[in-house]
Amino acid sequence: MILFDFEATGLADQWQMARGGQASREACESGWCLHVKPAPQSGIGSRQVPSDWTGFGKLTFRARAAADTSVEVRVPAGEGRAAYWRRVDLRGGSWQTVRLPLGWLRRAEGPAPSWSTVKAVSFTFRDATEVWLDDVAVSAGSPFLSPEAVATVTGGHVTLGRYAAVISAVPSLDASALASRLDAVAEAVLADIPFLGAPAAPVPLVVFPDEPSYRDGVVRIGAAFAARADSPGHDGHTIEGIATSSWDAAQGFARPVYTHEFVHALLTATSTLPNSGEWLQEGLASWYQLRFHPQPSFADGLRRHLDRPLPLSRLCDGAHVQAQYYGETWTVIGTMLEEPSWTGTLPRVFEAAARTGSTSLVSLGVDLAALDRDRRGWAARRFGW
Ligand SMILES: [Ca+2]
Repeated sequence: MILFDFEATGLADQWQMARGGQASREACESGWCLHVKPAPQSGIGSRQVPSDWTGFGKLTFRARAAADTSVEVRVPAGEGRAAYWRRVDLRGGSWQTVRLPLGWLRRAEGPAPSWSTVKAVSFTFRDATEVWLDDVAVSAGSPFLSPEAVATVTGGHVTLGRYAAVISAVPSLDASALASRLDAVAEAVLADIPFLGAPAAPVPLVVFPDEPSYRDGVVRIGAAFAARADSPGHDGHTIEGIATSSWDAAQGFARPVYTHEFVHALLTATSTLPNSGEWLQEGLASWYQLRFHPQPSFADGLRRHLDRPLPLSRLCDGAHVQAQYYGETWTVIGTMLEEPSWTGTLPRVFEAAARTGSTSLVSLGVDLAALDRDRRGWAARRFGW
């Protein structure tokens, strides 16, 4: 489906420049096209596109640049700044056709985007070189990354569960058993938080054969999104909704980090929650990790933490939480899932995060003194303190 071919007049009704630069319709080799003379970091955005892209798999356009350059192709989708995007390198000179599988677009920072609420297509220009664009189109398919597509980058074969997809080349990994366990995790999450809804595509967990291939694999996944990913520092990492970790024969398929990262990937697939290591993502990942992999020493460690806790105004301010405080985020999640006076708070946090990109309980105006009192009471009853 062609979205814009620039054959009809009325360009200003359909496209608008931002942050400087000029744009005009121009006669090109095959009819009319869009000629942009950008200022550095300026952009041009469309006004009207179909909002539901869940039936589309690719965004294509033709482009010509006067010199080698990079453009950011953005698909604003959802609230505020929520968008999918990808950097595209254009060679200077002749016309070229750019084909972007939607599954390999990145999620912009801030509120997470959704393919069912697309608002526009836009191009942001890095340099002041001239660019011509034509035939901006979408084609039928799915915008959700398939496990098979992930496997083309990571290696390994795909074992499908009902919700989970395990991608691995490790012969001694019982991938069916792991997929079943992750399905049970997904069922627990969806039962506790029913407004999430089921994922539109299987949620991938990649189990690399060893630590070096895991670290290298995360960088390669980043490169597939045209992004420079840092080699991960922890034993599991979720990037663009793809959970990753490595094989450890001593722990087998029931390794706790697999559950932890799978919850992050599941939340990315089923909500507009950002994945920035804040209290809600880490608290939920910890909650289900401990539920499926109980740790006998956890209660004692938590009790020591709660004697001198990180204040909730800092723990739940929406910023990144260090791993040493994950147990404290676990108490907030437990209270919000199990204490009747707090069960209405979780939907409010998800709703605010979709609007603002932040899970801050401070911004939400939650009574943190009451929450602190109640989580201590909840933990004391749970552990018989
Ligand atoms: Ca045209």
